[in-house]
Amino acid sequence: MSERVAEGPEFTPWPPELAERYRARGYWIGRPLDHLLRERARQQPDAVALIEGERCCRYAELDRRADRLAAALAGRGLRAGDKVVLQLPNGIAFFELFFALLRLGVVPVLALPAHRERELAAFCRMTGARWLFTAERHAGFAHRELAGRLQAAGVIDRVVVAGEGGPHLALADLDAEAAPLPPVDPAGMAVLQLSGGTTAVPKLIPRSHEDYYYSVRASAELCRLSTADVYLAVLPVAHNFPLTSPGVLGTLWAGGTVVLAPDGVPDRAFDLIEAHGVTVTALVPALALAWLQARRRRALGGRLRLLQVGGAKLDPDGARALQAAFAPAVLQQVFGMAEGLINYTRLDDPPERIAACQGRPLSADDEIRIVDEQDRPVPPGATGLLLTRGPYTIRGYYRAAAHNREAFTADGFYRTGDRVRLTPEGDLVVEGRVKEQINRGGEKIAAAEVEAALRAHPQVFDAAVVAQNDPYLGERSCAFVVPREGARLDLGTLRRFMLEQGWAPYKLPDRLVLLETLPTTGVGKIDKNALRALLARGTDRTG
Ligand code: OOB
Repeated sequence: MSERVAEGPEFTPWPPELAERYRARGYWIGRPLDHLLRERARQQPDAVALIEGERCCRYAELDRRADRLAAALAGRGLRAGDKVVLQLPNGIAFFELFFALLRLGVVPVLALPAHRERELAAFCRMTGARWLFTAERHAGFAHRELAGRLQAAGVIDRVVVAGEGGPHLALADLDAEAAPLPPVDPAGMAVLQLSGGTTAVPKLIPRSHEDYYYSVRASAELCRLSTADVYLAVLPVAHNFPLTSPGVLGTLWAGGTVVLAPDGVPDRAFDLIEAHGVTVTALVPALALAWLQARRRRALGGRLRLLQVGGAKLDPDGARALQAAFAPAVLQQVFGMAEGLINYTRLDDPPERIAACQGRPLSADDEIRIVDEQDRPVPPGATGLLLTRGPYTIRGYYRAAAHNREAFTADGFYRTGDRVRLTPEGDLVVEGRVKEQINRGGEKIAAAEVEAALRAHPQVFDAAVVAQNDPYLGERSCAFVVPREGARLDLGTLRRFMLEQGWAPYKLPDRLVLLETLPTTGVGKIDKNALRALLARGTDRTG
């Protein structure tokens, strides 16, 4: 597998005949994504768009602020086609910038607040981004200082801080008379999303204005969002699920109100649900189970009508328990991916159907194939690998030509790496995964990336990382490490090493097993199945 950086096109378009079909069917409407805000600001300028703590921002205000910010950024040299890194926690600042950048045609890499030097530097290297938009502090971490280090190291030129800027530009100081901007191409890139990844070098996902806009509209319609809805965002809004499925953007498109919370701590979230009349929210299964515990010890008033759970597998028993605890709210399972395809259970599906599957595709033009290792269709109902293409699923990763030849079929289907089966009713059930990834409570970790990080330790000879089942997170990461002769290694040492090397904390291994050699397959590749079997048997030496 090639790990060369930055080769191949930024964006792989859909074939003309499919693009034509998606336009003819009204999926792609030839508008840039920020159009959703423009329209709502015109229709209902005084309605509240965003709430963050005590602050609230009306549609007209958000629209005006985005225009003025765009003008200020243009004045400082940002131009259509430029890439920047946007790393902000849930807050109004995120969306001021998001819409300003969309209007400029500047493409943000949507970094997660958990990302550190390593990830941010990789995004810059891959895209040529020279600007970083970040927070002063968040969740106890000094993002502004990190930005200063990246600047001193020459990784970035410009830092914009939401909060006290210190030596850097403060977001609040970026303000200029709104000026007309050149039109943005709706077929062009709107954002770069992050792939959960399977490779040592992360892959970026170019989403076009019109494909992203379609998935937002269709998702909002499927969830019947309206001006009466209040969406609570507790997952990091850079992620595709709370951003677009239907998430914050779907709620704004529908003219509702979004409440932005810094995290999903149950008591705080429950207070927000009651105080703001929240109707819809989205959780990963690990968080949903924490909410379930909390719900058993406290009442929950308010008007929650839709509880979405996705990002990792929710088992049927957990689903039934959530249905009972949060009734009359409807549970919705969401099986999506930043590359595109989103599957939803429908609001009026019977509760048992909702509990037993991960939904079905959003669009009538989402094409699904379930195949064996040779790309041959499996018999109906059998488990196989999920391939998909459609009006909002990418045709290629950003500048990754070699990887794209493996990640997509010749006729443009994306290889999701998920093992699924189709029920007679047409629902998908996720049965597992073939991609070398750990899904740690919805946070995706590429095994290869962590292996490379561990091998960089002077006392590590070799390393392999696999997922281990975890009752709370679903999965956690286990590192099998072969130490060099005479080395003494423990989990704490390796975790500290990765932190010092600037990796996101969620990527640190949860568990370490020391081995003298790694098992290999007949062709000499590391035998991860043997490692998983070792974990299942519990015959390892360390705990
Ligand atoms: C969402 O997006 P990503 O890009 O962080 O992760 C995608 C992968 C899927 O390929 C699958 O392996 C896993 O996450 N996944 C699920 C799941 N939802 C996602 N596995 C089992 N059950 C589910 N319900 O995670 C994402 C994007 C948009 C909406 C929702 C989730």
